[in-house]
Amino acid sequence: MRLSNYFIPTIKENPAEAQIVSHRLMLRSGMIRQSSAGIYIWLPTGLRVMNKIADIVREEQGRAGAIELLMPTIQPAELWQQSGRYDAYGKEMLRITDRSEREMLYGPTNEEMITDLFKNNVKTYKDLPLNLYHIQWKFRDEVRPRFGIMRGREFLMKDAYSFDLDFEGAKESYNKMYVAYLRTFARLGLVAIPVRADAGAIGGDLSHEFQILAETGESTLYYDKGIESFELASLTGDIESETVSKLQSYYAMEEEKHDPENCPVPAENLRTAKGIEVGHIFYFGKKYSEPMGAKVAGPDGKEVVVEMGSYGIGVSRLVGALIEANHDDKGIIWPEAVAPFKVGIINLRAKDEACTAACDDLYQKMQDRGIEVLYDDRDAGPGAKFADMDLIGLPWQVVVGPKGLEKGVYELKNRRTDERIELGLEELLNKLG
Ligand code: 5CA
Repeated sequence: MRLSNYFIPTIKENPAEAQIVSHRLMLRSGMIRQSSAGIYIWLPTGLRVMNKIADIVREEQGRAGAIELLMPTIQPAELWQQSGRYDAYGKEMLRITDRSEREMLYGPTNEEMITDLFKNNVKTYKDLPLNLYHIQWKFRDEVRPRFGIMRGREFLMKDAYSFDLDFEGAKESYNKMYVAYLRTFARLGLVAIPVRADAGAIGGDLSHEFQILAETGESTLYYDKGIESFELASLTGDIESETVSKLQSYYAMEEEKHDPENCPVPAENLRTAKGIEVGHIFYFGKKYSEPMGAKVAGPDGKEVVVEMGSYGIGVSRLVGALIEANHDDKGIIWPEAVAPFKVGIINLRAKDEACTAACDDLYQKMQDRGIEVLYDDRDAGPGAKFADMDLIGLPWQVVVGPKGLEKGVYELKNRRTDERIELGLEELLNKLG
């Protein structure tokens, strides 16, 4: 992509409304703009990052056997009346009336709709286990939307729903998602602490929140430092079920539920940190299948009400969480897996014909090799170009100027380490391709 033909509206000054670094950097690097409180326009680079995160989420959901579909954002109120949540949900739910005076709502989550879909289309235990998911926009009229897309009113969520014949099956489905979550966050380069959560009104004792450690996190966590020895960030290979049980047995609690008097972890092993909740999984048994009548014929021909769980990942929130974990005072430092482009070319002398020809050639060759490249071909000074490129945070930068070209070399800078090396054209392409 040529920057001169693209749309990255960067901002030099810190926007007054942004309290945390990810919000500040997303605005400054031209990833988002607010439309109204808690509702954002995703600009081209912001969207590219979010799509890459969604793709990693998809791959890991698929690996765990979950199947993608797409449910609508607008739902009929009847479904929520059947489950009993229509009145209980309160003001967080955006209620809409259509032209025929039908009560509708903008979905804050999809348990009811998926249970209804299941009930109408699955009749036998032979079709179980089943796990269906989608990646769709949600709306929750949060009392205090804040921190940009971190706590938005409109946000993108991956939500999966599992259906099983009995508790044993449901637990297996739950653990599959638990592992898929560890893998997903590890691939994003994030250390996620699985924290035992209260399933609340949902009932049942199986619920975990996945928390990314960050100073700006909204929750305070207490956890057994042993959990860190699992090096969660490197959990990319096969994960044994014993590892899952071991991980689940470690103590990790949110502050509100942490009782210092009765904490099973000795003080020297107890860690405390702030966390950002990027995922939440629940086992809730028959909470929705019972009132909504989601049953299948069991092996003996008798009808069985199915056991369910639901599994959410905050896809748009992850964009912010990743920036909280990857930045310096100059801007964002994208991990390669989710960077909007892998490399940026900085043409130091757009007015110099030879320099521009070399940049154009390099740009073309990178594109031919399928390297995702952002080419700063603007007629602007080097200072502004360096600052913008650091702010946008692509993992690699190639600086092209007359001095290097005289020697036949290009300067390659690593955004994270600031290490710079000079390379010839072929070497450079091989390193990045
Ligand atoms: N039905 C369940 C699981 S599918 C559910 O909705 N769980 S949740 O409420 O915990 O949301 C799942 C994830 O969505 C959260 O872990 C969080 O990462 C993200 N999320 C929730 N609310 C917001 C919000 N207001 N802004 C951005 N992300 C949010």
